[in-house]
Amino acid sequence: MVASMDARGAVMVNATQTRTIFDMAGFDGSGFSPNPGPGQLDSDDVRLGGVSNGDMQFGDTQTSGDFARGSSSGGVITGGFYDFSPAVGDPMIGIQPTSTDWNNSTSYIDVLFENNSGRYANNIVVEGELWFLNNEDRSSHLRIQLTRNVTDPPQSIPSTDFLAIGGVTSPDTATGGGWNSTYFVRDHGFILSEDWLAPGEQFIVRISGFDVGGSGSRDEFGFSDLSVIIRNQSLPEPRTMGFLVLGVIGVRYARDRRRKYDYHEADELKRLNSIKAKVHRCSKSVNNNY
Ligand SMILES: [Ca+2]
Ligand SMILES: [Ca+2]
Ligand SMILES: [Ca+2]
Ligand SMILES: [Ca+2]
Repeated sequence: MVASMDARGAVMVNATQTRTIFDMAGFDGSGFSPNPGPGQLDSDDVRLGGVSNGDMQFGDTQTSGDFARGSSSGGVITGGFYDFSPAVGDPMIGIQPTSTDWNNSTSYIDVLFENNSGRYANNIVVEGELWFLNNEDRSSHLRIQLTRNVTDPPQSIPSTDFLAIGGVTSPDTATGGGWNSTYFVRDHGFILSEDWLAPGEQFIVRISGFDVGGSGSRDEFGFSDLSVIIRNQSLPEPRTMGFLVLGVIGVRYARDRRRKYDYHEADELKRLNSIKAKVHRCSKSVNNNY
C-alpha cells in the first residue's frame, strides 16, 4: 500500500522549516487526473468524494459530472466540485453541497503530502483559507483536519485518526453579499514528540463538510492557499541520537584500548628494567670471575 502510494506521488515537502503550497494554479474545475490536462488538478496529490457520482482514490481520473462542474463565481444550483476562483482571485476548490452531494460525514477532499526533506520532523504547521457564500437558508460546517493514516479507501480511516485544525460554519438565514473567508493556521498543536514523521512518510490534510441547521438549499464552500511547514522542535532527531550513542561507545572503546595499552606498556617497561638489572648483575659476576 505505502509503496504504491510512493510510486504515485504526492505534494513533496522538500525541506524542513520551509512553506510548501498545494499548488492549484490554472485549475478551472475541469476535473482530476494523474496526468492532468489544462484546468485539471493532479489526482496523485488530491482525492475527492462523498458525492452522488462516487468517491475518488489517489491516482484516479474523474473529469466529468460532480467532479468537473467548471468555473463559477458562485450562485450555482447543481451539486459537485467547482472552481470558484473568479470570486476570490485565487485558485480554489469549491463545493456546492446538495441533498445527495457532500452533506455528511462521507464527504472528503484529501490533499496528500510527503516528507521528502530527508529529515525527521516532529511538528506540522497547516495554514490556509476556508470560504463560504451564504446564499441559501441552510447552515453547513466546513472542517479541516490532519491525519497520518493515508489508507485507501478514504472513508475507512477512523475518526480517531484525525487531529482538528479548524473550521467555519455558515449562518442559516441567507444574507446575500459576497464570499466570506476564514484564515486558519494550526501552528503549535501537532507536536509529534513521541512519534516522528519519518523521511518518506506521508500525511493528509482533509477538508470535509456536513449539514448543521436551517432548511432548503445549501450554501457554497471552498478552500484556497493551503500550505504546510514541517519542522523539528526541541528534541534531537532519533538518527542523531543513534550516532551520538555510537559516538560515545566509540570514544569509550578507544579510551579503554588506550588504557590497556598504557598498562601493558608500563608492565613491559618494568619487565625490561628487571631483565636489564639481571643482565647487569650477571655481567658483574662474569667480570668478577676474570
Ligand atoms: Ca501525477
Ligand atoms: Ca451529484
Ligand atoms: Ca447554490
Ligand atoms: Ca445559509
